[in-house]
Amino acid sequence: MTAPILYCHHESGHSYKVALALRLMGVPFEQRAVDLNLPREQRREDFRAVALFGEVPVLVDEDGTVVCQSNVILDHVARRYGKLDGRTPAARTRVREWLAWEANRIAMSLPHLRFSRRFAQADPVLEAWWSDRLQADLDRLERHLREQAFLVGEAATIADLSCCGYLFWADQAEVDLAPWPALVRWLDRIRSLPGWLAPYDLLIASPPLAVGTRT
Ligand SMILES: N[C@@H](CCC(=O)N[C@@H](CS)C(=O)NCC(=O)O)C(=O)O
Repeated sequence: MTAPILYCHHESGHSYKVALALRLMGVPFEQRAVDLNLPREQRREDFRAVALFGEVPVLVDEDGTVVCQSNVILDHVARRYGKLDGRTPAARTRVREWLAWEANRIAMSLPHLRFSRRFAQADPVLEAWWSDRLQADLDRLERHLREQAFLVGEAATIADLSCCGYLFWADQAEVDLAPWPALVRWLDRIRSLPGWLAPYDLLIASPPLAVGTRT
């Protein structure tokens, strides 16, 4: 059996969520960087063979099972390795509620806002929309995290990893997190987990995004 393979890019917070989960679970894995500057049909052949949607991340696990979409990969590895998941069936359901929420909320605001502010400026109307959505999302997290240390239960789960991934790049989106102190403390708790690494320290170097590349 070979180690799981993670197709990824070092500017991809979706890749980071998965890489961080595997690292915190203590699962050794191989990273393969994908050049996102290339049109999808020209990306590395081994990636094209497994990437149903043409996007990173994609995980190929030890027995060759291919999983796409970051939050589905998180669900897959939590079940496969029995780690970073809710302790009861009810808690595992709560965890997956957060995964679904993240996909439609954080993932729809912060990555786009960051990309616009760091790599390729989008229409200001779009920026304002992402920014408004993000404020609401941070408020939602803040209210929850005032009551508890992690999103579900007493310990970190894949719900936390999903929701926090892009927040370690809040500065790149020019978002100051100071108005959300419970959220800042939660990020500090995640930083303190044994094995935690920041995105650029965890993800292998990848071809830099060229001007005009959209992700
Ligand atoms: N919903 C997907 C989003 C993945 C995604 O947006 N991937 C970006 C990088 S962060 C990508 O591969 N962009 C290049 C492309 O779409 O061609 C997930 O959660 O995995």
